[in-house]
Amino acid sequence: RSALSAAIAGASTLALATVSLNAQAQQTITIGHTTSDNSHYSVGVDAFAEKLEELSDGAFVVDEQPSGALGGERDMIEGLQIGTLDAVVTSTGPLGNFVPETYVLDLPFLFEDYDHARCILDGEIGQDLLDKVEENDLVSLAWTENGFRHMTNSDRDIKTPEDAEGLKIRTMENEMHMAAFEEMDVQPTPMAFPELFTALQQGTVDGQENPISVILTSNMWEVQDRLSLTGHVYSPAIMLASPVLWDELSEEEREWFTEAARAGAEATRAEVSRLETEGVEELKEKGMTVVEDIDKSRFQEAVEPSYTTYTDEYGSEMLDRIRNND
Ligand code: EAX
Repeated sequence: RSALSAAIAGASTLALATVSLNAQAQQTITIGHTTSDNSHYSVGVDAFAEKLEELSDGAFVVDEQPSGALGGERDMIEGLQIGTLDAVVTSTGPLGNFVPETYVLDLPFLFEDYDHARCILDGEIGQDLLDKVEENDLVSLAWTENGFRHMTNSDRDIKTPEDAEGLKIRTMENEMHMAAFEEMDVQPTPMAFPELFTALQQGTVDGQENPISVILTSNMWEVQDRLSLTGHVYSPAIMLASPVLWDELSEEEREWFTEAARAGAEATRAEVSRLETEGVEELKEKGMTVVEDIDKSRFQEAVEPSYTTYTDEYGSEMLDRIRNND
């Protein structure tokens, strides 16, 4: 009996020691993004957190900083490089400023649909682009998703590029997007996302363009009356980590992060797909007029010259690879 109780006492001391070791070793990972805490990104961060905690047995916990609390996407990417935050979910909007090879993904009407985009990003091309990101003082964990972008404004039912002429439209800080909007004769006004709601409210810009999930969860419907389902460009998103964090991690821990990021991306994509139809209905209920009969071929024609803008600057290799899917 005494041997048994000694064994029990020993085991519980051991258990206590393990608990306190775990508590001591627990590390909080701060992740920022610009969208709200009920967005597609947030759904992905939750799945990431759950997976990472599970794989690491609680050694890593996640502190989500949504709604641009840590700044706009460009600011946050810079933050990763200097180590002021650990990870970010960002659209590719500002990414080309750091990794020009990713600009190809921001060309209008490049991807036919979600399956096409996801297939390219999950394949060799997507992996090669993730590797390019790694060469730029950033760590790429996984491609995730923002979604096809649609235009909103309060002035007109936009069905053709001509309908949009002269409108001041906020764009992301992305050369390719700006070139495309210039071809449509709208006035592109680049701006960081956290400034957008107020800019729409105050009329600094007439409209903006974003995926359904963002329009819905960032309450754009409060300040914009009309949604045109232009789907003019697919907006990839990426989960990035700080090289400062990465340097401290073991190989095994790095694998946990990558696996958790993939789980996050999967959850985000599922939410984007869900909202692509259900979100439009919700936006109608919230009072938006939804314009569905878009003359896509007119839009496509109008933005065609932005492809030359791209190839003149960056060559056609990546574009050809995407078009041939090799
Ligand atoms: O990534 O800036 C944008 O319009 C983005 O779509 C938003 O920040 C989510």
